[in-house]
Amino acid sequence: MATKTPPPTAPRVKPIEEDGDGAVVLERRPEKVKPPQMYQVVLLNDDYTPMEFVVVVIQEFFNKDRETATQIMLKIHLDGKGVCGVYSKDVAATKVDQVTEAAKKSGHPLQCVSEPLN
Ligand code: TYC
Repeated sequence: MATKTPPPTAPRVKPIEEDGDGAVVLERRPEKVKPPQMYQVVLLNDDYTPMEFVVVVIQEFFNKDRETATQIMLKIHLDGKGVCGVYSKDVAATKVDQVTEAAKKSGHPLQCVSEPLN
């Protein structure tokens, strides 16, 4: 069963067993939960991978429509790299693996990496 954690912004109060009368004393503690580190997944340009392949990869693995995928591909082609999406660590790593595998399987040198944000 999945355990539910409170959202990071919810104030939390920890009960502490205390007091000779059997009363429960509540102590307010500073919030310590931070939002998770996020990662941007980036595609790198090369001279050999066909533009059409890159567009399809961006559509399929990063859930972009064809127009957006084409814009991202052209940005990568012109600038050398481009962000395809921002994810938690595990999801970003999975995207990198999926894209790398698809490129290998098709015989293209397309490279995909993830970079921590901030
Ligand atoms: N530069 C490649 C070409 O001219 C196209 C390309 C775009 C390759 C983006 C990789 O991540 C990439 N065929």
